[in-house]
Amino acid sequence: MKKNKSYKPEWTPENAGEEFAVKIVEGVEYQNQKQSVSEKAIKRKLLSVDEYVNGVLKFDRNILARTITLIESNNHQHQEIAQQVLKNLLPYSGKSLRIGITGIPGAGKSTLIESFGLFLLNQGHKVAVLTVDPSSTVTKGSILGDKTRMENLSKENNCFIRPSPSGGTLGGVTRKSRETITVCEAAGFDIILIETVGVGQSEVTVRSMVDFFLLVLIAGGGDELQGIKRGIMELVDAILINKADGDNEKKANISKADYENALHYLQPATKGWKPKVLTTSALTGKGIPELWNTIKEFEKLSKESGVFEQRRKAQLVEWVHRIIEDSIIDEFYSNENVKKSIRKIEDEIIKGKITPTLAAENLLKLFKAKD
Ligand SMILES: Nc1nc2c(ncn2[C@@H]2O[C@H](COP(=O)(O)OP(=O)(O)OP(=O)(O)O)[C@@H](O)[C@H]2O)c(=O)[nH]1
Ligand SMILES: [Mg+2]
Repeated sequence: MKKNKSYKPEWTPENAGEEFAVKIVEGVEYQNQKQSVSEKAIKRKLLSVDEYVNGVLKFDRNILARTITLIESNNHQHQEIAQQVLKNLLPYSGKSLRIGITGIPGAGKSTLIESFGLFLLNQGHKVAVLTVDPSSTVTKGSILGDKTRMENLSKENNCFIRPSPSGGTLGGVTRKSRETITVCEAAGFDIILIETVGVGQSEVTVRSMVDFFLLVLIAGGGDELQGIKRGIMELVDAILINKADGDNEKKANISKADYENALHYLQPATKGWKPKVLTTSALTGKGIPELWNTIKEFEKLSKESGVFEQRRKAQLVEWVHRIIEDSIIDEFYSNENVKKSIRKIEDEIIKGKITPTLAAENLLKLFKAKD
């Protein structure tokens, strides 16, 4: 691939090189470099809490990007400032529609976001796109694919695209993503699109931060082939059979009927809403207006019934519990006593000298012991 006319998105740290360009030679590893460069970028010039807050509220894209970088930093001092900034932004947040998009790799999620995002901008909306990919530190490069696939969208002033925060646990990624949603909403984005990969725990996590959850599939793959578990189908408000173009259109309609049938037997994810199955072509834009109509209908119904508000409240409470769980787990595994003994105790379990329950009790005793 040629590096013709590459440009850098605004989340790029100031001194970053070509590895942050939108058009880029595939396979460049940049994850570690990104982290260290952005840490330096924050250190070089920390703004005051007011400067961050006012910048975000004034829709200053540069400050918006820097605020998110601050949130994503694991540095203790940055975290303290970030929390104050968030506290001030909180009253201005919450007014968006949050849409989660999941699906098998290659189903066309990013392409869909590009065409759906442009459609929404045309309707006068402001769109923020976030990705949650806890595996991105391992797989690398998936974000590069996203950036090239959302090329037109990323040039739009009323759109803001932020890749998954790098590094850390799913818990860490989740916290950062939720806080990033808060900041984007305070900046005035009224539609938040969150893309996640269709593997492991990330769907459940994204479901817990969005109002509407969409599963993107392709025709004729068969459930096993598409790696879609029944559990995921129970989380969704709509299924989209994408790539319904050319020869595929017929197959897509057959799949649509199959999934409609399958959904019929499942518990709906949102009380009072029967999950819909739609077909689209992210490439041609066919089916996009219908997707938006479905989402608007969902919003109207769930707001009228109070389910929308109830879910938002439940999500906030759940968020607090997640933070507590994560921080206790963190504290446990970084405890010196635990660190000293854990390998030995694990070894004893493997050799059958001790039961798992006893092993856990011993470790917890060590954790609670005053040194
Ligand atoms: N024919 C056709 N091809 C599509 C459509 N949508 C996406 N594609 C193609 O499918 C490939 C994968 O698209 P992506 O948008 O990257 O898929 P994704 O689901 O975001 O992939 P990951 O992020 O890697 O999981 C690309 O080559 C797209 O051009 C569509 O509606 N029709
Ligand atoms: Mg993608």
